[in-house]
Amino acid sequence: MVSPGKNMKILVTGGAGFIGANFLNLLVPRHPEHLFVNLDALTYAANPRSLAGLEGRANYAFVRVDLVDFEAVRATFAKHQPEVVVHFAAESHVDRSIAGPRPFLRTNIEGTFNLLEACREAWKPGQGLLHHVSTDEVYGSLGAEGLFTEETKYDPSSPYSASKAASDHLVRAWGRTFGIPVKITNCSNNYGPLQFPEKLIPLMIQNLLERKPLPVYGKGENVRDWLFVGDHCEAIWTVVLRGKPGETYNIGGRSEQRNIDVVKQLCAIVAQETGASETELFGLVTYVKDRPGHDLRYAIDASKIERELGWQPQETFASGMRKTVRWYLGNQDWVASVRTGEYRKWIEQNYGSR
Ligand code: NAD
Ligand code: TDX
Repeated sequence: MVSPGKNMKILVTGGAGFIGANFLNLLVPRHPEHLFVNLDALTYAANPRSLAGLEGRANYAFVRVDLVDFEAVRATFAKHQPEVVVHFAAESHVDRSIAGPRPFLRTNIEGTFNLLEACREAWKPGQGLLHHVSTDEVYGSLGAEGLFTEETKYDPSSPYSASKAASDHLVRAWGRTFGIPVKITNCSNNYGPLQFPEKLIPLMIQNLLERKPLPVYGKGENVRDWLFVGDHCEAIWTVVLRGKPGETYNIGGRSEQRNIDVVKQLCAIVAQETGASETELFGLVTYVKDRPGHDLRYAIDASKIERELGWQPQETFASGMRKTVRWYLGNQDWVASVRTGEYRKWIEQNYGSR
C-alpha cells in the first residue's frame, strides 16, 4: 500500500498527452518529495511543449517508450523502480478508432497487458499500485434517463471503448489473480487546456477562430457529461492516495450538455472574448453525417468518490469553458505545433466526405 507523504517513485504513462500533461503540470511542482517519471511514445497526440514548464526539475524525468515494446517497458521498470504507476497512455479518439482500430487494440490492450506484466515482475503480491485511467464509454449508451454507476454492466459501442473495456478487465484480472494492488477510475468527457484539436471542444474553438464550418454530427442531440481536466486530475490523485485497492470510482461533473448546446455556448464565449458577432459564429454550424454507433448519452453518478473520498469538482461548465477558450486564444503557437501534416490528413479523412 502507498502511504501519502512518503517519497514515492511514480511512473506516469501517456504524460505528454492531454490529461497526463495536465496531471504532471499540476503535481510535479506541488510534490517535490515525489519523483515523477513520464513514459510516453510521443504519438501524434503528444506534445512535448505541453511539459516545457517541467524541464530541469529534479523530481521529473521523461522516457520515450512505446508500451507495445515489452523489453523497453521492463528496462524502464529496472531503471526507475516505480512504486506507483498512473496509466494514462492510450489511443483516445473514437473517430480514429472507427477509421482504423488496430493501434487501439495494440496500445490499449497489448500496451496495458505489457504494463501489468512489468508490474507483476517488479512487485511482490500486495506491493505497489497501478492506477488505471479509464472512461465512462465502457458502459455504452444511456437513454434519456439514468446515470452510470460503478455497477453498470459493460456494453461498449466503439472500437475505442471496447479496447478500454478490455484493458479494464485485464487490470481487474491481474489484481485478483496476481495480487497487484489496482484501482480504476472511469471518467466522463474532459475539456480544458492542452487538448488535441481533434476532440469536439478544441476543434470547435479552432474552427470558430478561423471562421471554418462547425461540423456537428447527426442532429447535435447526443449528450456528454463534461468535466474540466483539472478536476479530473485532482480526482485521480485523490484515488491514488486514498482510494481502496481493488475498487472502481466513477468521476463526472454533473454537467450534461447536448452537443449543439456546447457549440452554442462556445459561439457566445468566443464572441465575447474576441468581439465577433455571435450570430455570425453560430451560422458556421454545419450538420454532418453521424458517427456510426454514436452513443446517445453519457452521464455519471459520482456519488461514491464524493462520499467516500470527499472529492468534488471545483469548476462549473461556464467557468471551465471560459478558461479553456482563453487558453486557446493565448496559445495559438501550441496549436500550430500540433497541427502537423498528419493532422491535416486526419481532418481531410474524417470531414472530407461527410
Ligand atoms: P491523448 O490522446 O491526448 O494522449 C494519449 C497519450 O498517450 C499521448 O501522449 C500518446 O503519445 C501516449 N501514447 C499513445 N500510445 C502509446 C503507447 N503505445 N505507448 C506509450 N505512450 C502512448 O489522451 P487523453 O485524452 O489525455 O486521455 C488519457 C487517458 O484518459 C486515456 O486512457 C483515455 O482513455 C482516458 N480518458 C480520456 C477522457 C477524455 O475526455 N479525453 C475521458 C475519460 C478517460
Ligand atoms: O467534429 C465533431 N463533431 C461532433 O459532433 C466531433 C469531433 C465530435 N462530435 C460529437 C461526438 C460526441 O457526441 O461531440 C461529442 C464529443 O466527441 P469527442 O470529443 O470525439 O468525444 P467522445 O467521443 O465523447 O469521447 C471522449 O470522451 C470520453 C474522449 O475522446 C474519450 O477519450 C473519452 O474516453
